[in-house]
Amino acid sequence: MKIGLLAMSGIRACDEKLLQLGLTMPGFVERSKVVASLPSLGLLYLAACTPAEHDIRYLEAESDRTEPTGIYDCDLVAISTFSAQIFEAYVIADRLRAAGVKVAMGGLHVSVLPDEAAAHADYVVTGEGERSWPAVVRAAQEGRNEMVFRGAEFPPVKIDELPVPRYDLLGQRPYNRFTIQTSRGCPWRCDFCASTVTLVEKYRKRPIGQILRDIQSICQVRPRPFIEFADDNTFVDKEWGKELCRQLIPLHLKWFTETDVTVADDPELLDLMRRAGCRQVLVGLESPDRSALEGIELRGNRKAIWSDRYADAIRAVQSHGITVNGCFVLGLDGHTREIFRQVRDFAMEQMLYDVQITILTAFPGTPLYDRLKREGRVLQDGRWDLCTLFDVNFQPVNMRPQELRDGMYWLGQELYNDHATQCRRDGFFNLARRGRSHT
Ligand code: B12
Repeated sequence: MKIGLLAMSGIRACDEKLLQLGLTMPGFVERSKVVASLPSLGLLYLAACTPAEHDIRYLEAESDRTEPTGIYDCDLVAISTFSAQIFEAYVIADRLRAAGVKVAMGGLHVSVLPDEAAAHADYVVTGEGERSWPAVVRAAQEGRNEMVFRGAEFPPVKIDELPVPRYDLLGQRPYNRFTIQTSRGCPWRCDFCASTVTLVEKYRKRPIGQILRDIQSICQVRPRPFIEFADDNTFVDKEWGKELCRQLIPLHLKWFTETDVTVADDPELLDLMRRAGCRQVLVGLESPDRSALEGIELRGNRKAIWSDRYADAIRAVQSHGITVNGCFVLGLDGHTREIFRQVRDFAMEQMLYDVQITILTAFPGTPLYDRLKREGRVLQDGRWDLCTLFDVNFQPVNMRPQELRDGMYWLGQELYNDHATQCRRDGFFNLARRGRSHT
């Protein structure tokens, strides 16, 4: 069979005013450009699990919502889904099926809502796809239809048996970063998190040798690549993290990752990360002070507990020459209209090299969604296209939805104008220089 793997690219936001403003905010545009061109690692894993007899190609649906025409030559197309673009994905799936192409859908969104997706696909797959995908391919080959493949019904995906993602399928498309996972899941459970934790209960680390193997394979496609670890939380295990870094040092890479703030507790780890090529860590700080963070992390209230050391942690990381991209969620239950100014002041005072501000978003399948639904606070239920992290679709406790939007616009302008960006970055460079002169 000819099999197409269809990734949805680009970033999404529905809020018109924010989109217009975004164009004038350098910091905003910068990050969007970087992230908009990441390939779909999930589909590259599926490609690696596809029996060799099939002819396989990797394609991207463009941000203008069109699918490449080449996809219509395929017998089977696998579409990977996030909530924000699910309606676009359904439209494409409907068109493909009308043209006689069989469609399989998987990924974060349909894993939570398989019955919704079943109206648009021949095969719907929940959970990690490495085990179930070969069964889907077989079903398509045999002409069996309309089936939901539940990940839980297949043997668990063994983290130490993952194949090398098929980076070689990416061709000449100008990706500026390549993703790789060093782990799956996260041991913590923040109520709003809609990452891999929604697919896998258990946090699992990969054998370091296999991570290096996959990096070598990226290097064959792109010498000296910039790597983004597509993990939920990379440095949970500090000793494993140190060993990973030691083995990365000889590769002379540059990389970015997502981690929690405890990475700052271990100077030896920070030193190794820097030497291994870590350029930036993205840390979910969520809110500058403790009050709004109470109860967010459901297993041990960690976000609230950690918040007391945010300032020291940011300084520790940045003085090692690693930039911090501090992420804040606006609209938490404890937030009042003061939050916008508080985030601005905190980001400027702590000299965060990059800042990411997002709106609290109730993704389906999260504890947050269930709670807001129970409390009657979801504004337009089922509007998954608003799950962009930039659109307001819930009733905040201490402000009106429009006040939250206005605050987001204001804060964006305060943080992302040239002057503010330069001040924060100068602060970082001074700190990093001083840090180096002490070592
Ligand atoms: C890389 C990335 C991107 C890339 C994606 C590139 C691409 N084309 O896939 C880019 C930069 C384009 C992107 C965009 C967006 N992203 Co993003 N992104 C990530 C990130 C960092 C890593 C995802 C990843 O690679 N995971 C690893 C792979 C292996 O897992 P996977 O994709 O889930 O695939 C597995 C299974 O799901 C399954 N599977 C997946 N697809 C299929 C298909 C079939 C047929 C089968 C059988 C199985 C299957 O098998 C795979 C292997 O086990 C995560 C955060 C994180 N740390 O995880 C956020 C994340 C996925 N993004 C998120 C969001 C919100 C967005 C945006 C809406 C942001 C925006 N405002 O624009 C857009 C979405 C727009 C769009 N185009 O879809 C949310 C999604 C939440 C949700 N449930 O929908 C996440 C979780 C981050 C967060 N803060 O919550 N993102």
